[in-house]
Amino acid sequence: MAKPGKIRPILTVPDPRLKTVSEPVATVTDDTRALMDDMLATMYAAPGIGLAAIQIGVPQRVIVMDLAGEGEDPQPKYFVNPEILDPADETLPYQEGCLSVPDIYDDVERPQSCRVTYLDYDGKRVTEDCEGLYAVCIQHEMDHLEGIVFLDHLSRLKRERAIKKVMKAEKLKASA
Ligand code: K2U
Ligand code: ZN
Repeated sequence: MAKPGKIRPILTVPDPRLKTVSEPVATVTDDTRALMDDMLATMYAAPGIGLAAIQIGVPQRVIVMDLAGEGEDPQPKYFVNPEILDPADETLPYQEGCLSVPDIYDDVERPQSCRVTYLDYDGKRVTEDCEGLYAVCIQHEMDHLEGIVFLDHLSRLKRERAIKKVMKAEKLKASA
């Protein structure tokens, strides 16, 4: 049974740790579950609808997600060693944001559907079809496991402007 986790700090660009390629988890243990409990608490507090372990500085291939809308019961999902299968040829733009790139939003084109296979909270193999926001979010989070943030899909100019803006805002926050 999932436990309440600890809210942990979220890394923001241009922290070099966000470029790390995360390592697979050998076995889903109580430590893995404690990590996922902390990730979920951190994601809800942000708030966000997805979070990759590297965003709290842990280079393990672990993702949490909750796509439940406002006023719906929470539907937490836990992904250990997720892999994307059969990405569609057709792509769709979606205005993405990222908890590691606060207050920046821009369109990213991604395959409109895919399948994902992963180990769940108990280490059981699950394979699902992803469409709509699920497809966008799982691909956005999988990028994090490869050390990629959504800015890396934009032009150099847009990326550099966004990073400058985030750094300025973080500096202001630190001096407040
Ligand atoms: O990886 C993250 O930082 C979590 C993102 C996940 C996400 C990004 C783009 C598109 C869908 C999901 C955060 O949840 S960004 C905040 C957010 C909240 C609701 C809808 C879209 C983005
Ligand atoms: Zn992100």
